[in-house]
Amino acid sequence: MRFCTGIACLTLIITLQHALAKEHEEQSEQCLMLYQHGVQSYLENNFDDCINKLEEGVKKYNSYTKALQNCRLKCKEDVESVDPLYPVDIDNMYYYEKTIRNTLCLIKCRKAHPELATSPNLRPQTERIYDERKPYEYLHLCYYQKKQFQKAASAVFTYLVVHAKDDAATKSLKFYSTLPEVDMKEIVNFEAKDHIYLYIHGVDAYDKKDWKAVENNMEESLVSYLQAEEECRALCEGPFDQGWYPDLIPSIANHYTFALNCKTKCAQQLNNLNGEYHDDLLPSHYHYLQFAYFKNNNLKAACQAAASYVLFYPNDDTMRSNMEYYKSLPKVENNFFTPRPEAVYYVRRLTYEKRLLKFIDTEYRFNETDGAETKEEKSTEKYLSSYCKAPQLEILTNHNSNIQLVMDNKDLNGTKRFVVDGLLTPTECKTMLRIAQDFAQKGDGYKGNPTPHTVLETFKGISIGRAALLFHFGRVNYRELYLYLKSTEIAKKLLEDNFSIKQTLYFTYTHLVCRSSLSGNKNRTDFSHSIHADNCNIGENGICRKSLPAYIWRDYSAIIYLNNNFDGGDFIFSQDMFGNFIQSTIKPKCGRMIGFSSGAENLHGVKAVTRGTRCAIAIWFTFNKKYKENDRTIAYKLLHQFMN
Ligand SMILES: *[C@@H]1O[C@H](CO)[C@@H](O)[C@H](O)[C@H]1NC(C)=O
Ligand SMILES: *[C@@H]1O[C@H](CO)[C@@H](O)[C@H](O)[C@H]1NC(C)=O
Ligand SMILES: *[C@@H]1O[C@H](CO)[C@@H](O)[C@H](O)[C@H]1NC(C)=O
Ligand SMILES: CC(=O)N[C@H]1CO[C@H](CO)[C@@H](O)[C@@H]1O
Repeated sequence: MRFCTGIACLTLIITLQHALAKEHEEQSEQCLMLYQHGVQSYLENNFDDCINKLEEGVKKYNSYTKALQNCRLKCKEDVESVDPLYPVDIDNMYYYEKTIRNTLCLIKCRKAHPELATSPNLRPQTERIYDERKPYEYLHLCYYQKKQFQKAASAVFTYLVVHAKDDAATKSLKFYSTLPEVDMKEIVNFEAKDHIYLYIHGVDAYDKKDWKAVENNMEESLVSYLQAEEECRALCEGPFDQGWYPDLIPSIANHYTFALNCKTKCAQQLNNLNGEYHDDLLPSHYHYLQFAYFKNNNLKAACQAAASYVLFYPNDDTMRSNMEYYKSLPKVENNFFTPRPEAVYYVRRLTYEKRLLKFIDTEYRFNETDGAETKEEKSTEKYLSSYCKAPQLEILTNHNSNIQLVMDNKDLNGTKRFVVDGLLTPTECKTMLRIAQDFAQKGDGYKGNPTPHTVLETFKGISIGRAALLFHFGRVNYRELYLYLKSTEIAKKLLEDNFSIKQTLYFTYTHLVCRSSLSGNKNRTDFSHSIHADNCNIGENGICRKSLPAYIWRDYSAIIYLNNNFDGGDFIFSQDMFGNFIQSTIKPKCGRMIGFSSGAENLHGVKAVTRGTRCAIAIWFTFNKKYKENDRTIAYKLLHQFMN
């Protein structure tokens, strides 16, 4: 174990805790699990449970993000009012002192909030699901089934606000609107920020020429809009996987750029007025206000609002002529045309941020060193770090001559499957077993449940990311991590060769797992892992639906076995989901690998392990780079660093 002091130590400990907690998937994944369970309940026609789970998920997510935003905003504000430790700013030390004080404040704030205390940050995947209002896609169907028609209409409307072109949702809303129980006027966007309805009321008041109401609603909406934008920006100050270990300054620059890119998207979210985008939503507040104030005879406020509007649109003819008109009025003084302070601040910040992003875009144009990058990626957003790639370690995948194809499609009575032997030597299997024995954690790596597949066995695993982390802390040695990487790379090569895969195949998850029998009953009829396909959900009709929560991005699967000193645990390919029509049975042993495509054509399962512990490396692959296993890159970088 290495030692450290001060904030570096703190950071290291926090990183470690987060990484380990990620494996446990405790609190942070509750939101994800609630979503997945909710969807699963929907698929199983359990509509009460679907509603409970999805509603709870939304509630948890919203209270989590709210608490996080509050901590970040409060800490930022708090440090501004503290006197620095030394009265002169030398070497930007004021800035760094503030970040150190801010960090301390954030740690305390997290501890003080139950929602945040035990949980690391949410995964981007979880954020995407909730930010894109995915729960409502199912929630409305479940409300409908439970005859809660008004809620169903509002839920599907909430979904449509973010997915305006979704056909199914559009049709559902149309259908709900024909139901006698549904009052179209009462349909609401459950996730609307406060400013949305305030603004809508303001515009209504304008149409009704109720100038006092325009003034009140628009002023309130303006405050809410700016508050919502600050909160959205605060959420952008989350973690950023640098993927390697950059110097201090580049590391700050990378992370800041990442956050800045995210922040610039906040306005876009806020400008979505129940499905319609108003790019000028914020400035338009000042437009309405100048008119309302003028009608209400508050000329000074009218002039200030007009001056604020032209900060956003300096060449707007209408507003310019309004201002000329106001100027011609006897009571109006020149100093009335002072833009409002919040508008000045907003426009200055916007201008500076735009200039900085443009600078980054034009100045950071180095030639790519990584030839593997596709055009598509080049056009997607980049952060500074992608220009400063660490070289990758090369792992030899020339397989040794001991590897032999022992069963093909015909032997296995199916398609897109094969078995090879000799991928690992007995010594290599022992090494992998030692890692599993010493470091595997209970649970399937996705959920915290220690007996996820059957209560008669425990299930433990260690992902490549956790192995890399343990290597970083000196618990797993170089040879061991290398072997973990190498054996899985060979598995990939075998799949590519045997299935003649030409496209780039990515690892998506690598998991060394052991199943241990808790019951000596040899008559068990349950499965160690029930029959399933790797990328779809089998419904009651036997049809495998490629939809969430299945891991639909998986394209190929491989399993490398490490031992055979246990009873039961045969791998089976099956024609049906109950195992009544078994196509082939494969007995695990050290160095044996099964490769197969991840779809419904390869339903498979594991028979009960009735004695001892059965260990294997399970690997899933994808063509979709989005789901690439990033932990693997870190593992390579750590190994590389160690060797140089
Ligand atoms: C990038 O490549 C172009 C064309 O090959 C070359 O002219 C240019 O100097 C290179 N830039 C850098 C920063 O290496
Ligand atoms: C298993 O089945 C056999 C034969 O039916 C029976 O004799 C034995 O008692 C059973 N064992 C257990 C543990 O139930
Ligand atoms: C394939 O099916 C045949 C005929 O049912 C069977 O004898 C054979 O054992 C099966 N193959 C495997 C690997 O189980
Ligand atoms: C078709 C094909 O490429 N088959 C290969 C599958 O893998 C075995 C083991 O390396 C090779 O011997 C086969 O030629």
